[in-house]
Amino acid sequence: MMPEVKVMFKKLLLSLIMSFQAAMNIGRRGIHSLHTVNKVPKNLLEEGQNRVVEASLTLVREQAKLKGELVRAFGGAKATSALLGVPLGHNSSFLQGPAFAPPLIREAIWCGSTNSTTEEGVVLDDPRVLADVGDLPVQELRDCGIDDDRLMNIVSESVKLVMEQDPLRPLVLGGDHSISYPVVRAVSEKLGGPVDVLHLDAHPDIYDRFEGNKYSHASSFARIMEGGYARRLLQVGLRSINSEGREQGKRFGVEQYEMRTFSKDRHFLENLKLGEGVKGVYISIDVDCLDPAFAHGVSHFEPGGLSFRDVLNILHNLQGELVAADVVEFNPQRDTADGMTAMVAAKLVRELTAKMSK
Ligand SMILES: [Mn+2]
Repeated sequence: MMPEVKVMFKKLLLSLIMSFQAAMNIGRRGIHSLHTVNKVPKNLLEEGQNRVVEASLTLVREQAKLKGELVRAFGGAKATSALLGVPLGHNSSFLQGPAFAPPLIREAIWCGSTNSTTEEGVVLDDPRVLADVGDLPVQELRDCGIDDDRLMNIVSESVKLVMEQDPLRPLVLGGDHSISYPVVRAVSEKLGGPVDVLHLDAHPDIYDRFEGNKYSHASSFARIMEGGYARRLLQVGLRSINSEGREQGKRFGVEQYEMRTFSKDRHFLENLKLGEGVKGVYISIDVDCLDPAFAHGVSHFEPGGLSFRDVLNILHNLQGELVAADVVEFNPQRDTADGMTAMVAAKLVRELTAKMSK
């Protein structure tokens, strides 16, 4: 190898390693050093963790309460979608950038380059249509050494706090796809029965475990189906599915619609009627359901996907009571410099809001 090529290669490798390390270090700010100090009493750490958990839930509780009170004071709303950010990226098997997504989605929702009316004429700057209860401080919780068993329960708890404030309904901003498990679980537990789940994604995310992680973003729908939180699970946009994905799909009775037959399935998928006889409909949108041509800012590029209009046709024509939703896996670290995919994720949120609020 020529010496200058060697230097270039070394530099490239170094920058790759550095960006990988930066991604791996999300949520590992300081507490990990505490584990090396054996003189720290265990109860000191536990009591501190409990205080931070309580403060985190108090923040969500009080924000939801205030927004609920405001909506009720205005009057006339039967359902108001409430944004709840869950900036969690460490259960991704690849890149962790989705931990940075919620504030960028919010910024794009209110971006001056477009107005605040959705395609079907719903006006978003009415607080009875779209409320915001802020972000669950996931990285702060992780920095206190909170493990995933507890963190997932905290995510569920925060969703329930939103649902307690009638007429607020949770519209969750991810985060990687692992958050859909604690969110759907909370929705089902709070409503007292299963929902029908419409899941748009390039991947079925139904591995029993992925790389040993039962909370992996590739396993969330296995947990949802095991828990009995969904009566029907329709997966749309699939184009990266292996034999385990198909077997798990069969095992749980999942209706899997693959891209290779989309032209045949289109009519059915653009005229869905869901949620009757159960507690309603939950929609989970992984931004990578879209072809990478429409959404560059995702961790897993999988060509051959849905167009943005395909997704809107499915959403606009769906009949059913939308009780909660999530938009996950937008990775700002992979977005174009002009933030194109942030606008894509924001428009999905805006159109879901229009579907949910009334
Ligand atoms: Mn995916």
